[in-house]
Amino acid sequence: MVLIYADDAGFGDLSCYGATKVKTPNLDRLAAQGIRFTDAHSSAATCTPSRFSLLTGEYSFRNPGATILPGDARAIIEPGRFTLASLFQQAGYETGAVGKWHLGLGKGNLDWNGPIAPGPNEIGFGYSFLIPATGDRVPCVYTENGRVVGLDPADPIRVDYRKPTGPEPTGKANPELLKMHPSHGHDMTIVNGVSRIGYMSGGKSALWVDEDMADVITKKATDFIDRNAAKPFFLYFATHDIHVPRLPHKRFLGSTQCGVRCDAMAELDWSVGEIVKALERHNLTRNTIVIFTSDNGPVVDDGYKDGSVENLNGHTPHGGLRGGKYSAYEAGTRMPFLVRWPARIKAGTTSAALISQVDLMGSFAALLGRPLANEAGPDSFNVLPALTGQSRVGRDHLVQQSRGITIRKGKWKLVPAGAEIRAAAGLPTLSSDNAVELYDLERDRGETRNVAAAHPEVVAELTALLEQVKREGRSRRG
Ligand code: NG6
Ligand code: CA
Repeated sequence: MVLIYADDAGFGDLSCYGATKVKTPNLDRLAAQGIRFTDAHSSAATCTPSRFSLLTGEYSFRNPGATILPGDARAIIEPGRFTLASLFQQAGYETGAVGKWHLGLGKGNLDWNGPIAPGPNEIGFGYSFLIPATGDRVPCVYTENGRVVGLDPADPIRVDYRKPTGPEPTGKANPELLKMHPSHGHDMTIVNGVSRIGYMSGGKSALWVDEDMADVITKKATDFIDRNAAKPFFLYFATHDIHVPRLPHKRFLGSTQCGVRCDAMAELDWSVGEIVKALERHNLTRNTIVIFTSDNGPVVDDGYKDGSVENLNGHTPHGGLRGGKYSAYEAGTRMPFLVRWPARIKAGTTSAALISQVDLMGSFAALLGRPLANEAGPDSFNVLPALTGQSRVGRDHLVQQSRGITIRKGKWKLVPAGAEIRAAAGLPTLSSDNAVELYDLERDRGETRNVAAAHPEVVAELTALLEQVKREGRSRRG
């Protein structure tokens, strides 16, 4: 099984979801050969919480520590916890995590110059090659199985998120050294001509080159497939594209009609093609499940002046949904979601089933014939029949996290009252902030008409259901 987890790719960013200014032929081929979902969700509208849920099968709102983490954060999934990776590992699979992590590493106050643990290797991944946090956060180095790659011990790494670690130039003091300027934040240590969030010193020989990042991690992912082709394996391949800083390799620059954000999308599509080719090389196409999805909705300016806003050229990253990254509305969590499995899934299927990434644990537990222990994956449902297209029905309801939490049930979406949720959606505070919002997504996909007043019984039902999911600490029974 290969799970390709993109970063910040929105519902409208793939040509198989309607994009026209950027072409994603490799992703489109996955869709044509498998099943394409139109109501599949990440757990949250930001990265860390979504990744936490994907791996643990637990809604991230239950874990107050699962917020966007700094690059020096401690590991938030405790060692030994049952995860999607340990499910596969216990079933005899080789397991690997390659790419963006952003779930914390170590126990706090991490020394990047020694062994880095706990991390993925302590929660079920036999192999790991990581971007520790995000491309825009220090340290700008890769780790492989708990060691910084290419580190010269004579030039140790120091990382701090509060104060400078040394005399290195920063975006704030030395903007003349930048090849890309921040639009907000991102004005601390400069690495590769880009100022980051956080300060770091040392580790010169280990610093990544952003323009080569997709090449580097894609190669590590295909190497993993090459090494393990003769065995069952689970590869979690978390791409950096299309998160900021968007610095795709020059061969992708200008390859689309909607600026560098779309060029990064083309690079992502290339990475997907390389994975597909690796499977073909080993004759593994028919019986290897490939899933493609993304961690949160789209954002155009996420803190760097990279021309994405100016060059959008009519491209709609949200694909007609309301909101985007950070938002309580649908584009925050409704994701592109493709599953290809020629042995079991009929080619060219589309499904409107409501499913969530938090369900992967429960679904693969069912597929592997390894029932979940009661405490494992408390919010992870078995939606395998929907994933394979045998059933049109997914989950009954779904909780979505932004700064607050919202709930979906069937065609209804409830956004509880609260200024916080509006703020997270990038909307101004209103006098009506105490008003609950209800949308009928069947009639009003873009969430433009609040029909709460007309359906008090639905508001009451969904409010009670949301309270119950919160109160009970779990939503999976049996
Ligand atoms: C925000 C950053 C944004 C991005 C995001 C995390 C600023 C102003 N904004 O705080 O650039 O890094 O965190 O994105 O610093 S995520 O996809 O990993 O959740
Ligand atoms: Ca993200």
